Amino acid sequence: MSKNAPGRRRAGTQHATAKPTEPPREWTGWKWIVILLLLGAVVGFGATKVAPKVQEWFARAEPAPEPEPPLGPQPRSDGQAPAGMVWIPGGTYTMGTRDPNPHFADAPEHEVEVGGFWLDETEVSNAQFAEFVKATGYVTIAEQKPTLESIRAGLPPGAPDPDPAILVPGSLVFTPPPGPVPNHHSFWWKWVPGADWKHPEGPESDIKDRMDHPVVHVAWGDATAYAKWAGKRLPTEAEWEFAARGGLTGKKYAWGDEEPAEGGKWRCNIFQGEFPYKNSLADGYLRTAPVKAFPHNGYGLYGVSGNVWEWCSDWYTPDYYKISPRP
Ligand SMILES: [Ca+2]
Repeated sequence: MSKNAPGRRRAGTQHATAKPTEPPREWTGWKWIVILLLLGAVVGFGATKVAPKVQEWFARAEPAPEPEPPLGPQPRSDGQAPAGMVWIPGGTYTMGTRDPNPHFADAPEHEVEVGGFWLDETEVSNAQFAEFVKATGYVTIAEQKPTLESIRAGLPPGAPDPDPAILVPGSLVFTPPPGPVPNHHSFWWKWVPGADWKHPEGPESDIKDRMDHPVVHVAWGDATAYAKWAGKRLPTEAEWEFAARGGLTGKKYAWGDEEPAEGGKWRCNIFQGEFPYKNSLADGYLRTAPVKAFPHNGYGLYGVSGNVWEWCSDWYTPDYYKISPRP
């Protein structure tokens, strides 16, 4: 998330972290929230696309509203960065990729302008999310029993109702199959009753040794609630991608054009080995990694590639890049 921004403000969460003696500050905050869902493997390197796909999968998340128009540039009231946040200067950049890989929904490339803003330097950690829950009593969507009505709302017309016995709190957990499977996510994501942010792999698991890891099993509505509590907001996808690029232009990854393990050292936490059944752990992490486990990008942001998927404020459709507004 971020705080004051000389830039433009979009979804609104302003406020709050200013000291009483200081002039009011805008917290355009956003947190890039991270949010994450899934543990594990992770997707992607490309500084590009992560968030949208998550939305596709988390049908139970509430729909995203249109982001508010950004604010015009504003001067910072002081030179101090809000705790745990970095200043992203904003500017015009080429969003998306020319990569023909049909896996990516971030084509075609197009020019986008974003204003400056503050952004959390890391994904939201379990420790940070725990503070939020302690302060508010918030219960995440994964911890709530789904209603038949909510399930029906996400099903195509004529689809049969699910067995009421499976309408229990839970979430999707990356569950490696015993061997090779067709390339479809249904072979490695498993519905696990009792899986939630405090129990990432199910009821028998916990996060005691993962408080500095990003929180997972957080739906869009949960991420939005956290951001609001923190006096911030989710970034738009355009803002997020601008930030993830770290000031580089036309590079394949957040760190440049080198491959993720070029030179013998991994630059992010992703899956190595034979996906999805045999993880070689070459980067040292089977599931999530601490939020600062790998080097930061040019803006000082950690974890913009790999580790977990992160939420943005925007709606997602596979062809959004073809129709999104131009500056
Ligand atoms: Ca890994």
